[in-house]
Amino acid sequence: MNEFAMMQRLAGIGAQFRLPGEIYAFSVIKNGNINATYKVTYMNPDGTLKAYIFQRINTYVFKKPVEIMENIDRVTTHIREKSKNRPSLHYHHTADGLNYCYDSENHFWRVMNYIDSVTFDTTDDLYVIASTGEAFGLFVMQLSDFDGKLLHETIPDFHNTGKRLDTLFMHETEDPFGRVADCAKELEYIHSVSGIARRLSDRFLAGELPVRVTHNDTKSNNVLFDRDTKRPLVVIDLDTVMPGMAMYDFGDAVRFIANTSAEDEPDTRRVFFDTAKFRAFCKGYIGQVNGSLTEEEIENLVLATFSITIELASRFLDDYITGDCYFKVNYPGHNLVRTRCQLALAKDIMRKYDELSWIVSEAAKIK
Ligand code: GN1
Ligand code: MG
Repeated sequence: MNEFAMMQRLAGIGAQFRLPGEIYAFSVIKNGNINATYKVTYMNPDGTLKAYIFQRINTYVFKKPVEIMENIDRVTTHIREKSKNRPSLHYHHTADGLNYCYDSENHFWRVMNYIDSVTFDTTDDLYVIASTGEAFGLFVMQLSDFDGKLLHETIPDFHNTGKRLDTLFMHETEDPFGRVADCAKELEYIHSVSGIARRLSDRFLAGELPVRVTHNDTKSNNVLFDRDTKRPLVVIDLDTVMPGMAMYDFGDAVRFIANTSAEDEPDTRRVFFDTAKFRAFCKGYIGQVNGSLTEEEIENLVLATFSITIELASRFLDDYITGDCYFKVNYPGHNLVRTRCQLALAKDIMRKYDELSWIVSEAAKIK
């Protein structure tokens, strides 16, 4: 779609949300793999500028977007009441009182306030990393008295590692695009660790581990930071807030932030799990949640980190084998590159397992 047509589409959506003024500029925010996100700046009738975030929900991934918006409404209301002095997410409503709308092509849109901030994909700043840990730890704490039964399961079995692996192995057998031959080594490794990788989620499903309200997508770029103070402002991307394992939120966060390279680094010789970054995140996260996670949860944080890394590698590989329908890809083979990067990371986590476990136990001693 050309820029003018896009602008008109955005203007149509803004009109449904009754935003005052006219669009002055817009840009694409690129760091999500699923939804399409735009920063849209309006010029108010009095000449001042005001920015909003417009998001088109990927309804291939999120089959029931209205349920997502109900979840988000409940969760943001709960969090807002607990942190009155911090910026929070506000969704705009249409004349019918809905926090979403459809465009002329039946795409699903929502509009929220833009919070002036910075985000970090990769960073070497240990202070920022510890603060990210704090932000996600605080998030779990803020939702600790929220009744998970009020939430729709927006993506069933989202972090059911066992099911993710079974699906991958089923598609390996079917090989619908003739791509399995490209990834024999990767599949072999995943098979070899599948028993370990699925252990926690199998136990969780058996009711042996605590159910908590979790974020489920704890990448560091889902925390907005104050530009000047580098303090965390707010956790965003609440699409996958559901009952789940706190350990997996921790694991997913360090999987992303302690990687020495990007999540899709093609040169796997550059992919390592940075123990100093891990330590910094642990301090921030455990500092917030300590006392509310069980000893067993704390003891399994490293296993959770390994498990979610294998899970994500399996999801990327499954998407590669089945024709790249789920994650946005920037070039052919992108999902295979992502897989290899995540597997290199998982292997390094396994190599450093004892050291990482020691770091966790040290961090858990400090209250
Ligand atoms: C997807 O679109 P984004 O970046 O928020 C995915 C996560 C993955 C992540 C990997 C709903 O999140 O589970 O960990 O990509 N979200 C969904 O970058 O599948
Ligand atoms: Mg997300």
